[in-house]
Amino acid sequence: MLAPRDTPTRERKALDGLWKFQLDADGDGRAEGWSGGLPAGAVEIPVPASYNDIFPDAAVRNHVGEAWYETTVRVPARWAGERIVLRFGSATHRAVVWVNGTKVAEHAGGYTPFEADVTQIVEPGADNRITVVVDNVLRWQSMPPGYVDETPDGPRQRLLFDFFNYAGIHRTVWLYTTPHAYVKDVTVVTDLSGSTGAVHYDVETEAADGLEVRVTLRDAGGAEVAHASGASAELTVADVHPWHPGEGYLYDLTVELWGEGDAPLDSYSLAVGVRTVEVDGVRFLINGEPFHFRGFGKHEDSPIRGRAHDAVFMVHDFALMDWLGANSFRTSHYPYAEEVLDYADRHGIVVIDETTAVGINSGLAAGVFGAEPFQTFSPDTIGPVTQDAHREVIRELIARDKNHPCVVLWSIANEPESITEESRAYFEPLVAETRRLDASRPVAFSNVQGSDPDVDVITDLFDVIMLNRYFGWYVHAGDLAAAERALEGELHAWADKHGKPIIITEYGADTLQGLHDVLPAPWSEEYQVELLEMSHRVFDRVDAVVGEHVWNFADFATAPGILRVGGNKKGIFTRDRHPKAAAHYLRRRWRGAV
Ligand code: GCB
Repeated sequence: MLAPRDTPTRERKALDGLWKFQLDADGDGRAEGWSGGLPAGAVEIPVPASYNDIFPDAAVRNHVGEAWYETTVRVPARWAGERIVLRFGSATHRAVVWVNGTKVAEHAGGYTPFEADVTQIVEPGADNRITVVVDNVLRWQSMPPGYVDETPDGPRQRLLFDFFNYAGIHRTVWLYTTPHAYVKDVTVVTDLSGSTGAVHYDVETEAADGLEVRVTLRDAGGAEVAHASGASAELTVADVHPWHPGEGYLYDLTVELWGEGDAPLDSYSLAVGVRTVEVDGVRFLINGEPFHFRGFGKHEDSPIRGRAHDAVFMVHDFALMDWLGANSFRTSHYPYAEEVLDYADRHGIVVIDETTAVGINSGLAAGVFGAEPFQTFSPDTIGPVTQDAHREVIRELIARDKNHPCVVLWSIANEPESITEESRAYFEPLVAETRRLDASRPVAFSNVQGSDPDVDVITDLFDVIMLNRYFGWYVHAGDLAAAERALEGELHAWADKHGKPIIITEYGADTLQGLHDVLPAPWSEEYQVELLEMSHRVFDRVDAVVGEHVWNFADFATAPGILRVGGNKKGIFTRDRHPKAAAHYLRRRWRGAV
C-alpha cells in the first residue's frame, strides 16, 4: 500500500488539527444518527492524539467502547476531475468512516493504514463533513486479543499485554488525489553483487489499459542511473552505493504512467535503498557483513498525546539513540507510524518490524495481568477467527512496509504460547503466509521467558531466535550471580540446539529515576546498570548472540497494577526522556564514550 505523496500528478492535504469529539458510553451514536452531525455537547480534541489523557477525566481515560470524531474540510476546487482518496494512518482499534453522511470505510486493526475512494462523495470547492467512530474494545477475535468484563460499574477492558490501551486517531489523516489511471502499488526487491546493485520492481496499476509504465532510478544527487519500461523488470545499478546500517543512502525510483501526451498521466516516487539481508548459520548478514543489533524495544508512547505519532518525540528519540550508539530497534508491539520507518530509512537505522500479535499466551496473562485462567488456543479464546485477524495484520504490515530498506526482519508475534501442539498448529500457516508475502526477509517471533529450548516447539519454523529474558528481574531478582549462570546456560542451550542467530529482544529492570543504593538493590539506578553489565558479559561469551535490545528505551504508560508504579519503569530514559544512569553506561558500551 503506497504512502500518499505530493508528486507532479498528485496532491495531498493533511486534516490534522482540532476535530469535534464525543464519547459514546452507551453506544447511542448510530441510532441517534451522529454520522449526520455530532450532538451539541461535543468538545474539541487534537488529531492525531490518543483521547485518553487529554482531559482530566477518568471517564475519558478509562472509556470502553466507541468514541466519535468529526471535522469539516474544504476540498480544493481544482481537485474536480481527480480521483480523491481519504486515508487514515491508523485509528485504534477499529473504525467506521462517513463522508457527508455516507459510509465510506470500515477497518479493524489499530496500527495500519486504511483508505477510501471518496471521489463520488466529496464536493470540490465546498465544505465536506468527515465523521469517524473509533472503538477501543479488544475481544478474543481481535488482534491483539483481549476481553471485556461486564461489571456493576460498567464494562471493564481486560488486557493481555503490558501497555496502556490508548485509543483514538493516532496518525495523520490525509485527503489526496491521484489521476483516474494511476499507479496503485509498487514492490521493490534489491540485490547486490560486488559493486553492482539490482533493483527488481513490480508495478500494479489501475484503469491503465494501453498505458505504458516507465521507471527511472536516480541517485541521491538526482542523476539518472537506470531506467526501464513495463510493469515488472530488473534495473542494474553500476557502482552502486548500498544502503547500510549507519548510512541510509537512498535512490529515488520514479514510476510513471504514459499515454499519448507529452507528460505522464501519473507519477509516483519511492525511496529505494539497495541492500541485502540474509541469515547464514549463526550470523545475521546485511550486505554480506555480520550485523550486531544494538538498541531497544520501544513504544509509541509520550505524555499527554499517548500513542499518537509526534515528529518532536520521533526526532528526539532517534537523536538519543544516536547519542547512545544504538543502531536498531524493534517496533514492539505493533507497527509504528510510516514516518518513523521513513526516518529510519534515511538515517540508516535498522528495524525489526512487529505485528500487533501480543498477548497470545494464557500463562503470561493469568500470571502477570491477573486475567482469569483460560486456555490459549480454543474456539472460545484464540481460535480460527483470531488467527484470521492475525493473518490480516501480517498482510497489512507487509503491504505497508515491504519497500523499507530499514526493515530487515519480520516479528510476527511477541511472547506467544510456544510450547504446545496447538501453538505449532497455529503458527505454521502464519509463518508460511509471511514467507509467501515476502521471501526477501527472515521471519521471527519474540520468545517468552520459560519457553526454553527443552519445551519450545515452534522455533524451528523461524529463521532467527529472538528471546525476551528477565534474569535478574522476574527470575533471580536481586541475585545477579544466579541470574548470570541461568542466562548463560540457557543461551548456550539455544545455540547448541538450533544453530541460528540469537537476538535478545528484551532484558532489563524496572528502575526509579533518583533511587540510589550502595548495594545492587532492585529498582535503583545502580541495579539497572549492574543487570545490563551482567547480561552483556554473558552475551559477549555466546557467539550466536547477534543482538541486544534493552527493554525499554523509555518508561511508558501501562494499566494500573501492583507491579507497575506509574507505568512500566524499565526505560533507560524516563517517559519525558531524562537519562537514568544506565543511559550513560550504554553509551560507554555502544559508543566507547567515557
Ligand atoms: C515482556 C513484554 C513487554 C513487557 C515486559 C515487562 O516480556 O514483552 O511487553 O512490558 O516484559 O516489562 O514486563
